[in-house]
Amino acid sequence: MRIDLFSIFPEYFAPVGLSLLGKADDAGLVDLRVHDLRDWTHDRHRTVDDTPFGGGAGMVMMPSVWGEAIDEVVAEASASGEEGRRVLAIPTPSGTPLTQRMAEDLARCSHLLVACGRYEGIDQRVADHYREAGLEVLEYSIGDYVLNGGEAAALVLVEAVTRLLDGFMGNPESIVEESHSNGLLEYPAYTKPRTWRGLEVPEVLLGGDHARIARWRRDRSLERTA
Ligand code: JDQ
Repeated sequence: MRIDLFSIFPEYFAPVGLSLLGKADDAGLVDLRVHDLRDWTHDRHRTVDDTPFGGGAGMVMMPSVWGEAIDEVVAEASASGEEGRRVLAIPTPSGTPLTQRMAEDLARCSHLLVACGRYEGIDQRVADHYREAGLEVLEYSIGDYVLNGGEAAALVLVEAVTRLLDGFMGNPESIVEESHSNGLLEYPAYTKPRTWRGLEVPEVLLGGDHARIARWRRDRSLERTA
């Protein structure tokens, strides 16, 4: 999967080079590229924002810069043989709340572009234009709280999607077990030592009765879900 991240703070994405995602990158599962949006400005001050029509506080990111950036990267990806589903994801506090189902769907696309806004966000015509042009455009939120920009929400999306890619983890079974999830929350997990600060591991997990363990875990899952 190819992922292009656009931001006026490209340094924000340094951590993707470190974590597990870095390994997905190394393994050739992900071709992740970070772009400085200001590379597509033309003025001396590398301006990306302007005052809002209709008045009000704050600044809005200009569609012209975004248009040039996205057009160039889409054209380059097409020229280099990139085919399949292409999705433009735009983090915004007013977008569709991101779900595991959406992450699973995005894991099946071949090219993901993430446009990280700042200030009061990106001129609405950017989403509208690319939707009209036939790109899948996903305006999404990562929760009902307000961030200063889209970068943290982009990191969340990239991590949720890339961990689902085939061959991402050393152990493909663990992802299968999770993704065939029944809609229930996880049961609680325990490891050594058996006693920690006076707290015991549930006795059922220490015996070898696998049917009883499975029943206990399902009960705890149901309890948490309720
Ligand atoms: C941007 C902003 C509008 C503050 C600018 C770009 N779940 C979630 N919370 N916040 C965001 C996503 C988010 C995403 C992109 C963003 C916030 N801002 C700041 C924009 C109103 C208030």
